[in-house]
Amino acid sequence: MFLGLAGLGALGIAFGARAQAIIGDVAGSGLGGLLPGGDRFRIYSITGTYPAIAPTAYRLKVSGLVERPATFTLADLEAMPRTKLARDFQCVTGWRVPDVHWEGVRLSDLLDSVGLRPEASALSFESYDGADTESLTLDQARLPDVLVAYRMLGAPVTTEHGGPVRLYVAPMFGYKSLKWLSAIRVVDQVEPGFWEQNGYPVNGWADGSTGLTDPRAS
Ligand SMILES: Nc1nc2c(c(=O)[nH]1)N[C@H]1C(S)=C(S)[C@@H](COP(=O)(O)O)O[C@H]1N2
Ligand SMILES: [Mo]
Repeated sequence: MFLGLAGLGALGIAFGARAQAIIGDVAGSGLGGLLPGGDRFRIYSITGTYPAIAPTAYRLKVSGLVERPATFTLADLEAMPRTKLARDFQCVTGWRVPDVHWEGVRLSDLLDSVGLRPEASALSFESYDGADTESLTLDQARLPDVLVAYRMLGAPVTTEHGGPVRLYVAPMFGYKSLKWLSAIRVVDQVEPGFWEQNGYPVNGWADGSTGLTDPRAS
């Protein structure tokens, strides 16, 4: 279904119609380049609502092909080694926010803490919104700039940005950074997530290798 995608440039057209309908309420949804007045986040929610999760009520369940299934509180995550990084945040629809600061636990560190079984080869992510799902291969999940993030923009991740805890996959387009992260299942093969079922590439590299246009190049 991605035949002819490379080189199209007009991302909104290249992607699946359903995905485009979902993001279609974003003004001028970036067909062909950066939006005027860029450099700011658009807030996305598939469901149209933001799940409100008190920091003390937050839980992250890690299950599947792991040695020690576990449930993490926010305090548990904050007590683990902290990784900080700053990157540009890029949505495939053409907006980009430069130099966004993030803090959280490396997904790799979290996986080490539960231990993986030999058959483990991919991860499936679930959201408190009950709608968004995501996937990564184990190799992608192990990259040093993939975080289970609890701080963003110099403050706790806000509800609208997916707080208390969201995924942040720095090398990929924004749709891989699932908000309101509720569960991680370790599985034996990639299960394409919500955006992928609606036409986005499973491997959402933001470096041009997906055949998608990097907003910086527009
Ligand atoms: N749960 C959930 N996570 C999500 C989305 C969503 O609709 N729901 N949208 C994705 C997309 S397409 C992008 S570009 C980013 C946007 O992040 P922001 O809403 O914090 O700007 O969130 C990603 N994570
Ligand atoms: Mo996006």
